[in-house]
Amino acid sequence: MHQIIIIGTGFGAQAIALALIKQNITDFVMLERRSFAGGTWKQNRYPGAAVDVQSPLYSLSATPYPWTRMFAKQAELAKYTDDMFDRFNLWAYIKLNHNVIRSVWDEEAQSWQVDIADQPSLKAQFLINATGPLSTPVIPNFIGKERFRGTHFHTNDWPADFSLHNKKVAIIGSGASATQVIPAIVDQVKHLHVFQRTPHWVISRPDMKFPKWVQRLLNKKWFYFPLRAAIYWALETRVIAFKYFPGILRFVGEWPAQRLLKKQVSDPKLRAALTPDYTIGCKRIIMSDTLYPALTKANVSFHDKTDGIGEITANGVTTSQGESIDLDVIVYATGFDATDGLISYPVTGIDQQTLSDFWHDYPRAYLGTSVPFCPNFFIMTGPNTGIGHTSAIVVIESQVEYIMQAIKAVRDQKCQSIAPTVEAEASYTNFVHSEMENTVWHKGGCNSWYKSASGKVIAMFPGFSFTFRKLCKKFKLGDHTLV
Ligand code: N01
Repeated sequence: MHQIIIIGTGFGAQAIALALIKQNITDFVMLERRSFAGGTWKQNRYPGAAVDVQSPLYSLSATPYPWTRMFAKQAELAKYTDDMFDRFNLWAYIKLNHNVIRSVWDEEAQSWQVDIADQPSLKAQFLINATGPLSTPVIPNFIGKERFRGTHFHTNDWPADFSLHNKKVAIIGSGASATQVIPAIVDQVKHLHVFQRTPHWVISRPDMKFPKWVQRLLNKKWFYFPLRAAIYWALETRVIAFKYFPGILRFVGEWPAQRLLKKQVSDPKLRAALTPDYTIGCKRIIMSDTLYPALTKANVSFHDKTDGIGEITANGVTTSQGESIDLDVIVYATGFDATDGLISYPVTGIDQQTLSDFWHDYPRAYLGTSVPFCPNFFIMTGPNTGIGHTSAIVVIESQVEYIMQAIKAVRDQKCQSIAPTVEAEASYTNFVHSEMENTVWHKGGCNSWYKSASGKVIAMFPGFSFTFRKLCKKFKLGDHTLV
């Protein structure tokens, strides 16, 4: 029996682990289903993978870090993760190849039983899910998908040491992942077919390599934290448009995107196909200076929804126009299941109530973190904790504050368990969805992974990140039931 089980080893898990260690709570384990630790930035190794939030802000606040560039590439993010594991001795808590298949609340013992594939079950008083909102890849059910004889994989599962040299390749999707893969592989492949269902708004990416002297400064607290704060506040202003004045985005936000498109794509037909018909910000905004030039190369064929995937055949793809395309490789850049995939194993709480039943209509949670009938259970990056305008780590560290206070409340009150009341959860969820109504994610006229099948925005927090931080910081004991 442990005091705490953390499921996952990505940024969410690291943040809560560091907070526990800081409070001298060391009776915890971090369960990782893969054979390596580190979460999304270790798993997503596709060519071109890089973060689109400024690195000094896209890092845990525990310590400064000498980033080598403004927008870190995957390899540096993976190294950062390993450095954090080393520096704070997190390796000692990690159990690899521990794939959680079920968790059940034991009311009598006031603890969680966590079942793990091919391993003995574990028990703990507290259970913290930190599996990430985008860890369940989706490959759509294209007709004939199983017939394809060539190589095929999702961007999330890019094979190691796989050469695309001189191959005929199709990439399906045009989100953040596809946008990074396309420029990274276009010069290796013989021919690249890009299948875009919906265009994304693309803006320039002000990346830069930091000179050595800046890297040295980044290692100093007095430089790092003020810089972080400056980036944070600059990004925070975006919410004013996303939430309060989505109409303004049509004029102000779309202008730089249209300028970039005009500058980089001269073919009017391609330009039209790449121009979205929804408000910028409704889907995640893409940052890239290399996507459009890649799409104009001679070895690229661009397919929009007028000649999209009809079916997949043994040798490639037949488009909806009936054109047969021979392929060696199909890359699915088709995103993740952020609704059902938010927690991929069944969770059963008090009186056999299940999380999937509770989330039947859409995922919901008090502060996006806890649910009424699941005592001592917390969800890092849970429902409506996404943040389109700044670093996810700001949200993660806010949730950590709430969780740490909840754990402290259990100790202080000499109780065994804590859960939000039904009323508190309902009131928070109503607040989130009424605040959502005016946002660009809700009324921007697009479909996105931010929404559930029913059209409710379930991924984003509708406001400033400091509002969320304040809500998490101000722990309300009265919103909870303690046993
Ligand atoms: O996934 P997506 P992603 N037929 O869902 C298309 C983070 N991230 O992996 O737009 C045809 O955005 C789908 O089309 P449509 C970031 O938060 C960050 O690219 O639904 N096409 C879309 O084009 C991001 O938002 C970074 O019409 C189909 C694509 O597949 C999130 O991860 C890098 C289809 C999926 O795009 C997800 O990004 C990478 C179908 N049946 C990811 N189904 C950085 O930090 C889906 N599509 C830079």
